[in-house]
Amino acid sequence: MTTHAERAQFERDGYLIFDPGVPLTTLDAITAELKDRFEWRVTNGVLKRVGRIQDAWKFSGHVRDLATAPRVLAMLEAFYGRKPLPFQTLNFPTGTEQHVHSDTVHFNSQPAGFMCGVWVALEDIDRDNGPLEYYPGSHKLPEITIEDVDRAGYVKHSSFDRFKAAVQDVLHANRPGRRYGEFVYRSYETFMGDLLKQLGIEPHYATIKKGQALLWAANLLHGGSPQRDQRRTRFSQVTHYYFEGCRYYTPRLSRGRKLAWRKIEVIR
Ligand SMILES: O=C(O)CCC(=O)C(=O)O
Repeated sequence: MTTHAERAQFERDGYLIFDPGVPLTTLDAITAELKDRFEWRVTNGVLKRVGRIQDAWKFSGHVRDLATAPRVLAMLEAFYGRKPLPFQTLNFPTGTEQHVHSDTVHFNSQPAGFMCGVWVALEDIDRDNGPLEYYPGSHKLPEITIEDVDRAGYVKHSSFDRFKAAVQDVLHANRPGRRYGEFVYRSYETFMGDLLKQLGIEPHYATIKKGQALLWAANLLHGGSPQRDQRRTRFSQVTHYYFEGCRYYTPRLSRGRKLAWRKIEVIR
């Protein structure tokens, strides 16, 4: 099952690279099944697949098999002491280049911290096809919410055009609208990037082999690094897990103590 060294590393660094014990034929079947379902777009003069497919487990038995891989479930149960509940899958065709964030702004639980992500490489990953980037030890920082960043007045660091659009929403609708939400989220991303620089926490890159997985703790800061070679693919799947016996909510939709509780559909 899990070794003492693996537990100690996960506790210390907030991540673990491991073998999820899933046959390569399952990974290839996922890629074959999904590759023609992604959108195409010209980016930097190159026609490439883009976007993500959320919850492909609903129509793909292979995606579901990866999300519920017995070795992954056993390891998570050993680490967290509760039964893991896979509740969402995302499949990517290329690097996401997503800005650094903690999953606690998207998914959280009461008690806090009972959430994690398991990211699986469906092909070999190197520095040129946009590896996942992550910041070891950052899971021990306090959980920073978007409201914390908003209250701290960090919005002034974001672009003036976005700010104007957000203000217009407030003036016209007399309440914060979608553009305000996006504007504040961009400010959150800027804040987290600046915080990491100030703390001197350097990124690591998940240059892992096809079939390897990276587990991250809910509060570990991570994102997608730039895809240097736009012609490459970077097929990958992340599954998000909650744990049994908690209440679950969506922080981005919550206001103050009014939490946006969520019902989860467990992948089985
Ligand atoms: O796959 C990536 O590049 C980033 C994924 C990510 O940040 C996430 O799923 O939260």
